[in-house]
Amino acid sequence: MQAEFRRAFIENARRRGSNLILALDTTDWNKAQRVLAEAADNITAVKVHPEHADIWGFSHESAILTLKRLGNGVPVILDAKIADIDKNNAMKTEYYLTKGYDAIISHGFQGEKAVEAVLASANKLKKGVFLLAAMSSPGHMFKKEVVEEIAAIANKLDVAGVIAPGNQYDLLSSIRKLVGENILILSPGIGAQGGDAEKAFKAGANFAIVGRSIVDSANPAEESLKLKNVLGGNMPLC
Ligand code: OMP
Repeated sequence: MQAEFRRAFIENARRRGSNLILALDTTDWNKAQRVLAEAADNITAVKVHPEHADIWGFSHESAILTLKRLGNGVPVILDAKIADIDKNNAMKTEYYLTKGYDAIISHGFQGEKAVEAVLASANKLKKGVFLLAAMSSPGHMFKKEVVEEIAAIANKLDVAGVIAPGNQYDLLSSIRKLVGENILILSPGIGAQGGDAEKAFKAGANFAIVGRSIVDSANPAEESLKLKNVLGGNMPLC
């Protein structure tokens, strides 16, 4: 099922001609609407946090529909960073994905059984799962052994993709080696967190997750177009 989601996600990226995922990180709904509408032609997906719908004054369902309308049908990824035991991971994943989100981000450090529960719920609903293999934040505790184990879980369960830091190129390229060529790598940390899109793609990223560089720019259309063009031609082949 995750392979199917992956194919559809790649197909969507090809159709939209973009490997850029917009992290719509603002609590100001007017700003969110404007940024998304202006960047819509240049992005392949939009990523939001579970709190955004409520902060913006929507139910999850209507937030998703509105984001899709403003973003020309763009897939909406929920950055839930699921990190509980299996039973509650299943509950959380099912709760969010039945609202209409297309994919969910989960931690992987809680172990295979707990991740399997996320996958089982997502697969039932034909939705995607992206597993955090390491984080972009300085001082994170994703040591080599932990990253290797999370990558092994990602491979074994064949998740749609992993999240790996676009501002730590050695770590990113080691994650690419660990997960092979098929599993997608989505990389945050580009722009505001110091990462460079081109270097991240050379290190193995397939998609860039970018927030502040676009959201806080004077011209989100121009900024997102610039990033789209930097990333262009790196479309994954699987
Ligand atoms: P900017 O730093 O503003 O471009 O935003 C990056 C986005 O990626 C934010 O929405 C973060 O929550 C998210 N993110 C990271 O920055 N680092 C990570 O390691 C993982 C994520 C994520 O899971 O998306």
